[in-house]
Amino acid sequence: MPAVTPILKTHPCIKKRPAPVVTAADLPYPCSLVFNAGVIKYRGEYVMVFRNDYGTDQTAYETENKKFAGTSVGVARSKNGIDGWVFDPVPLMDSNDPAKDPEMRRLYDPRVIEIEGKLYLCLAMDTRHGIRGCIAELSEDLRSYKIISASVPENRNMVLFPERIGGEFVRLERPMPVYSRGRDRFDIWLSRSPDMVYWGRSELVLGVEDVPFANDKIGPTASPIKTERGWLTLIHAVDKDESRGKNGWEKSWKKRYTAGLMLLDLNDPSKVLSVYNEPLIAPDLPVETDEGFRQNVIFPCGMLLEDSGEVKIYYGASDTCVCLATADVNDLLALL
Ligand code: BMA
Repeated sequence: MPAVTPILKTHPCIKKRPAPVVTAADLPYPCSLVFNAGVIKYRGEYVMVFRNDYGTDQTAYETENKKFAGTSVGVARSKNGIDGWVFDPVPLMDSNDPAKDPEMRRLYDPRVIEIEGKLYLCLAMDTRHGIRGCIAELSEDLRSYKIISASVPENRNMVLFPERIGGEFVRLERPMPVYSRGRDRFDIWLSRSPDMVYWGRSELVLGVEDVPFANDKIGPTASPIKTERGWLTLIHAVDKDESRGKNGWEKSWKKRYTAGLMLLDLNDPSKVLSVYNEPLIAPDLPVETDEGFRQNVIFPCGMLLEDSGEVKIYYGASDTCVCLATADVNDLLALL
């Protein structure tokens, strides 16, 4: 299906690479969809941590109702953050790992960050009793991990700020208050921690009603970037229309995912200084609107600031591949 209406456009300051930077065919193990990847610069390389859903394909999904067999999280490295990705031979975590806690179903949507020399991953964790947001500490070689903190359900889309603020670790998160807010009226919250394990002093940052191009829900995407004017923060925003029908492999997919931009106060990031009231990135390339598992979805999980002032934004396209968009940091700040 082509781009859905109302037509939303990517802002001209964003340059999208026309071809994905990672696709399923690149992985050294079974992969149907590779998407929602976080990326950091670590020890002279770009390190990507991505989600992989595996075990079916479009034909089997559509004609035999063959669902995905599992979800894994894997690691790849590149010298330039664009191509030449070298993949670890096995995933870092896998929903079919026989040694995993039977309560846990799967981990996904990884956001990687280095803080004070340690590597952390924020993940969504589906369990038998609800969706939890969790933080894992990673080994230096990214070959092993330990979950050090997990929220109560329903919460996900956690991202960590890259440094302590006022002596505390800080994260953005997206609880899912279905009972009290009605279906999918979800907002962005912030919590603080003295030790990365215990989280509290939670505050609302941005409500879905404050984003004009979202009629459904919003959430954090990637760790914010520190600038002189404030924390440059990307969000995802969802609009839904009941008239949308088949829009990918599923019988029907009615949502569209875009990305927006806001600026948070440097010393108290629960304070929103500015929100850009149009989408920054919308699904408008063929790979985002006409191909893939869930079309009209762009879902960033990684954002980097280069010394040149270039911002690299890594996003899942159609829940199917990893794409890269770039912009100048000053052009982004000019919107806020
Ligand atoms: C969200 C998450 C993401 C996914 C998006 C679009 O709720 O599950 O992993 O990219 O939906 O399907």
